[in-house]
Amino acid sequence: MQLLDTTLREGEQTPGVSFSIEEKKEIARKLDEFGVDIIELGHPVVSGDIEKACRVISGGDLKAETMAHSRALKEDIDMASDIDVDWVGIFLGTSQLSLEHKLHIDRTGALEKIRESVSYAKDRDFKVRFTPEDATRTDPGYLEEAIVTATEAGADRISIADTVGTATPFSYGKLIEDVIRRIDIPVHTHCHNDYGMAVANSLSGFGSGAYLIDVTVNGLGERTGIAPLAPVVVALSRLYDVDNDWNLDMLPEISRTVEKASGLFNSETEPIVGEHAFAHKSGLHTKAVLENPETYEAIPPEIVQKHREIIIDKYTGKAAVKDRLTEMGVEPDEDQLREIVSRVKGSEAGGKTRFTDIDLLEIADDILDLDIKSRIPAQVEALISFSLNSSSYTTRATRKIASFEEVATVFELTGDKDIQAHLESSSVQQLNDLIEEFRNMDEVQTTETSLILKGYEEGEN
Ligand code: HCA
Ligand code: CU
Repeated sequence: MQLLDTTLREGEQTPGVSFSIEEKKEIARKLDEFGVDIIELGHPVVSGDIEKACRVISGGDLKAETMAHSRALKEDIDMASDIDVDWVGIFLGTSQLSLEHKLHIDRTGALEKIRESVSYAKDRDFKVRFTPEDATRTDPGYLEEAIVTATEAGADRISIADTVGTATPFSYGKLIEDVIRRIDIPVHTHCHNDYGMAVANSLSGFGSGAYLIDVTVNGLGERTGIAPLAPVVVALSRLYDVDNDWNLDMLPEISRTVEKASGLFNSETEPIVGEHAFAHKSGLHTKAVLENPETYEAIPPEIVQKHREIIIDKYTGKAAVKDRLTEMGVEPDEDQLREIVSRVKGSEAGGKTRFTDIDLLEIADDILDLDIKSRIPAQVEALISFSLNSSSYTTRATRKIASFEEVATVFELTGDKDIQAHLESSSVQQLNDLIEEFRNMDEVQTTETSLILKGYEEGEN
C-alpha cells in the first residue's frame, strides 16, 4: 500500500495557514525521510508563490513522487507540464450539487471534461490520478460512469473523495469495494473529518482494498481537515500489520514542524503526537503501568521516541510517588510516603493541578528528616526543554533564557523541542522559581524538566 501526503496542498487550504517556500521544503524533506510515497505539492495556478514552491520542491531530490493538483482544464495541466512533477491530480465534482451549483454543467458535459482532461494529461506523459470530487454524495450509477470514463481515458489511479466528510466507515468501505469491482487501477482514499471519522473511514477504505491513503500532517485541511498522518500510520503498522519502512520515530518531529509552520497546535489529547498521548494520571492506572505498561498503553511510546509520563496530582497513589522519589534517590518509609501522598492530594485546595519533581522533592524534604539542603550538595541541576509558540523567535527566547545567572548552557534544537537549557542552582526553591518564571514567558508554550541531583548519596559531597 502507499501513502500520499497533501499537507502542502490540502493542508495549506486550512484557514489561516500559508507556508513559506522554506517551510514547504522542510516539510517535504521530512515527509520524504519518513517514507511517504507521493507528496502533493500544491495547485500551481492558485498563486505565484505556490507555483514557485511546486517548481523548487519538484526540482529537488526527493525519493517520493510529486504531484500537482489540477482542475479538469488544459491551462492547469499546461502549468503542471511546465513544472517537473510526476503526477497530476485532476479533480472534478460529480455530485448533483457540484454539477448544478458549482460547475453549472450537466452530467454529459462533465464526462466530456473528464475524458478530455485526463487524455490531455496522459499525452503530456503524466501519471494521472482522477478524483471525482464529492464522490460519496454522487449518484452511484453516475459515479461509475465517471470513473470508467477516466480509466478509459488513461487515468492511472482513481481517488474517492469524501469531500465533506459525510461517509461512515461502513458506507465508505462499501463504496470502495464497489469501485474496485468496476475498475482495474489502484484506488485512493481522501477522507474529510467533518464528523470526526476521517481516520476510521480511510482505514475502512483500506480494509476494503484501497491501495493508497491521503493524509496531512496534524490532519490539516479545509474546515476540520482530512485524516492525520500519525494515527493512520501507527494504526496501519500495529492494528493492520502493514509491512512498512516508515520512520515512525519521526512522527512527533514532523508534527511539531507543521505545528510551528501552520501556527495550529494539536490538542493535548491528540493521538500519538499530543502532549498527553503517553501520560498516566489516576493512581490505579499508574500503579498498574509501573508494574506493566501494557495494562494501560496500547502503543509503546518508544516507537515514536516519546516517554511515558506519570502525572503527580490529587489522583496520584503511593506507587507513582514512590517511583518518582526513588528515581530521585529519596526513600521514604511507609508512614512518610503516606504523608507525602496525603499532602499531594490535600493541596488541590491550593489550586495545584500538577506536581513537578521539584515540588515533590520539596514535600519530601519537609516530611522526611532529610534536611535536603545539606544532603543535596551545593548544587542542584536541571535540564529543561522548551517548546515555543509559533509566532516566537527562537533566537530571542534563547537570549532571554541565557540571560539568567543560573543558566549554564542553552542550545537551540531542531525537531520536537526548540530550546534546551541546563540550569545550575544552589537551592531547589530557587530552581523552582526560575522554572516558574520560564513557564510564564510569552514565548513559551510548554516546558519539560528533568532534575539532576548530583552527588546525592550521603557523604559523597
Ligand atoms: C479541493 C477538494 C478536494 C479535492 C481532492 C482531490 C476534496 O479542495 O479541491 O483532488 O484529490 O476533498 O474533494 O480536496
Ligand atoms: Cu479535500
